[in-house]
Amino acid sequence: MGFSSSDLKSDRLSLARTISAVENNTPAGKKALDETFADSGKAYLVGVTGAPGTGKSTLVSRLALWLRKEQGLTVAIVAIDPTSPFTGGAILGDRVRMRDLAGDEGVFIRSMATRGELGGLALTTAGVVQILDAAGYQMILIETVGAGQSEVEIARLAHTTLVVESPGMGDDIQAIKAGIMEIADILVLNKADNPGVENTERALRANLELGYPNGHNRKAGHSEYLIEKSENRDRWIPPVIKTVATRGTGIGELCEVIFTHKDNLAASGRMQMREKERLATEFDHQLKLSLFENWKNNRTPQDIAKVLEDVYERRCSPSKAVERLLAC
Ligand SMILES: Nc1nc2c(ncn2[C@@H]2O[C@H](COP(=O)(O)OP(=O)(O)OP(=O)(O)O)[C@@H](O)[C@H]2O)c(=O)[nH]1
Ligand SMILES: [Mg+2]
Repeated sequence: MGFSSSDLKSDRLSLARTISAVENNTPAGKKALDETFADSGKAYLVGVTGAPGTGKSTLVSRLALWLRKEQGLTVAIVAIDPTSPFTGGAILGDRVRMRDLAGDEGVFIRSMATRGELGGLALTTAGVVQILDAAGYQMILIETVGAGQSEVEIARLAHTTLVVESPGMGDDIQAIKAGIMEIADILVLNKADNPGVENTERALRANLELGYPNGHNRKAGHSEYLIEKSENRDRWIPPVIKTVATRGTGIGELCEVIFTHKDNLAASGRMQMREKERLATEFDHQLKLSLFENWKNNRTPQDIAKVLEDVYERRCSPSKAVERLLAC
C-alpha cells in the first residue's frame, strides 16, 4: 500500500487511517512517515497549552474558524488527551457549534489519547503532525493540557506556543505553578469576561517583567508586543492577549500576534534554528528507540530478570546492572 501525499490530500478517510497507523506505530505507519517526509515542513504549527478548563478547546475552535474564514487557510486541529475530568474534554469548544467547522473540507479535527509507550507522546504527536502537514494543512493547532514534561516537548514541536491562563482561581497563576510559563511565546488571558481579570493580568505582567527587565514596546498593527534589545539580536517577549473565547473577542488580535511572531521567527533566523533543533531531537529519539529495541530483542526476559533480581537485592546498582547487560 502506498502513501502518497496526494492521496492524503484527496481522501480524508485514508488520512484518518494513516494517522491511526502512525499513532499505533504499525509498519504501515512507519512507511507513511518515511514516504511523506519530503512533503512535510510547510505547515505552521501552533501549540496551545495551559491548565485544565482555561478554555483551550474553545479558543482553538475560534482560532480555526478565524484562520479559515478570515485568512482562507486550511487548518488541522490535534487535541491531545481531551479527556480532562475538568470539562469532560470536548475537542471543540461548546459554544462553537460543530456545524461551524465540521463538514468543511478545509478543516480536519483529530483527538489523540495519551499513551505511555516508549518514545513518548511527543514523538507520536510529531508523526501525526507530519502526516497532516504533508496532506497540505497550512496551520496545525495542537492542544495539550499543561501538566509537565510532555507539554514542554510538544511545545518544542510548535513554532508558536500559546499558554492559556484564566482569572478567578485565586491570585495564583496556574501556568506558573505548572511550570509552563517559560514555554510561552504568547500568553493568552482567556475568560476576560470573568471577575479578577485585572489582577491576573497584573500578576502575569509582573512575572514577565522579572524575566525580561529591558523590554521595549513595539506595535504590530493594532496590537502591542515587546522586544528586548540584546547585544546580538532582539529577544521576543511574550505579549499578554486578553480573549473571551466563548464570544470570539480578541481572536483577531491573537491571530495577528501569532503572525507577528511567525515573521519575527523567520526574520531572526530562529525559524530555521527551531526546525533544525526539532529534527535533531526527533533523530535522537528515533536513535534511542532503535538502539533500545535492537538491544532488547537480543536479550531474553530471563537475562533481564536475573540482573534485575540483583538490583532488587541491592547487590548491584541499576547502572552497574545495565553495564553488565551491555557487556554480555
Ligand atoms: N466565561 C467564559 N467562559 C469560557 C471562556 N472560554 C471558555 N469558557 C468555558 O470554560 C469551559 C471550559 O472550556 P474548554 O474550552 O473546554 O477548556 P479547556 O481548557 O479546553 O479544558 P480541558 O481540555 O478540559 O483542559 C467551558 O464551559 C467553556 O464554555 C471565556 O472566554 N469566558
Ligand atoms: Mg480542551
